Amino acid sequence: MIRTFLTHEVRETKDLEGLWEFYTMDEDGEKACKYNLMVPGCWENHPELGRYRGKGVYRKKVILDKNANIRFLFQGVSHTAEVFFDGIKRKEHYNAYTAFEVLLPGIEKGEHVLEMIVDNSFTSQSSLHIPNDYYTYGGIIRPVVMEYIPDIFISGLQCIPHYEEGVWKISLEVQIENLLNIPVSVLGELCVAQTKVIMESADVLGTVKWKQDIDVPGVFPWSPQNPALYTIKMQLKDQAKVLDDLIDRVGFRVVTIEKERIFLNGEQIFFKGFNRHEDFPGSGCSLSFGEMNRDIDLILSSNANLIRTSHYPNDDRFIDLCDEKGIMVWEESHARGLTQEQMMHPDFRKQSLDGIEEMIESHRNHPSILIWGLLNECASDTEYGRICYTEQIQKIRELDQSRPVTFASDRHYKDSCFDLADIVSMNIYPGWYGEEEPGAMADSLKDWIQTTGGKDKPFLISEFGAGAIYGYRSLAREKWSEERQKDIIECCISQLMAKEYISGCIIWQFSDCRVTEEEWALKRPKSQNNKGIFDQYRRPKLAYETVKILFEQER
Ligand code: ADA
Repeated sequence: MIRTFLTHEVRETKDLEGLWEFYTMDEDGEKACKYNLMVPGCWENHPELGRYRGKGVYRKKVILDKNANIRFLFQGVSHTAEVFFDGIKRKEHYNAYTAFEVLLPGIEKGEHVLEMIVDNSFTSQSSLHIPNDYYTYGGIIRPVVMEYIPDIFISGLQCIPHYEEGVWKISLEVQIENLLNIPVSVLGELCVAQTKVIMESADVLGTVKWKQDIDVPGVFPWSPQNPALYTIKMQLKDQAKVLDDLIDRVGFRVVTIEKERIFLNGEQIFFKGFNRHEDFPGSGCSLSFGEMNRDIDLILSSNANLIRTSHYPNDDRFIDLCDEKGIMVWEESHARGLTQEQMMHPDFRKQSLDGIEEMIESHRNHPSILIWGLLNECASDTEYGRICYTEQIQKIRELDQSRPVTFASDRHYKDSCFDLADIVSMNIYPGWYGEEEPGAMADSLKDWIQTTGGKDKPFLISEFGAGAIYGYRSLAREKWSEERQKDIIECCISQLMAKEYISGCIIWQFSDCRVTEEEWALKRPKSQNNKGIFDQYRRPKLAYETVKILFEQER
């Protein structure tokens, strides 16, 4: 299951979920030990591979019942993948958290072998996956699907809603691809809500894009209170026969900014949010659908209305659930805490820009995603850092102008990139890393922001929080006790929500998560970042009830 709804009724697809052969690889690149591992899944879930860092080979036989063009869609492989089909290398991909595909035209009926070398090690070619305050797991962590692709097919569908003169509209962009060397005449038919559009018939050779603006009358807007979703069905036809189809969903909503305020469909919003890592004991970063759904329910039960996908794009199914249950999302491209020197890594530029492109290409139709984020706590106070922020923000805007862009900064009193973003976001830890008063700290940062390129822009507190070890209770309310975490969270939320100039505050973090041993384990009890309001098993800490009460307040 790659999405929570059916994405094709005409195109044949096969989910490759299940047990795959898996071999660890030794230093000479030879297969070492054999296992049968679940896909999707992390190899750390196997009792012998709990800390395995290195390369492994996944292997799956696939049987085609006819000659066909085949496309494999990999929703996420952590973190580097080399894909082989019948022994021939077809693709390389870097970055655990974005989808990629392998298209194989003209494959014969019968049995074939799909193999993938997966590497989760921190090699010199890896600029984004580095030892960090979260764990880089290994494996095919998100679903894999095999599709039978017709010679001419729909390779992309973009629908961006907007509202003009009392009518909801969609800016559509449909991408058609013809694998044959001769032009083929086709037409497109699109249905959304009560609207049906016949798109121009065209002789397609290679790749073409159809663009059209359509009116969609009679629809309800998407909002957290009423997350109305509409199915959008695109079919490709040759006279009477349907050749191919693609189904997605659209929610009608617009995000706008006016001076310091953020509006959803014209109404001012305040974000009460959680930062969340994809992590669960026994599942690693490859949570089951049920585990994702439970997280969403816990988030809703805490009265939060936003999730920040710190610090990488999330599983499509999780975002589907946010679309369905009305949770607003700040989705960010993968990067955390890189110094200027780390940003100068020779592969950083390409790896980040590819990640941004893949994130937006695959997630732009999700109505719940209201904000694009990037480069959490990187070198936004340096000259070279600014070059990277500029280029990456430009890239985001080239791909999508319908959402504001932000980045979470910890460069207090020295950030030099706020002018580049639409929203200023700062991570602060009053009461935990320092003894500041949250309100006073926010006031002082706000005053300074007014002297920078962030002047008059909306201001979010993108992280605040405190560590607590589940079950550690103390009358002395020491650091790491649940009591102390509760005190800090209470003080932060109540003071920050009272500041009119703040447009949202996002707790670090939803639940405890595993951290990389290298460089981190000794700073993090039990090798976990313990600032979760829930522990790693989703048991609520004392602070949960406090969050629930404070987030219930209007703002
Ligand atoms: C940072 C960072 C998070 C996490 C947090 C913490 O602000 O963005 O990833 O490391 O601090 O727990 O200290």
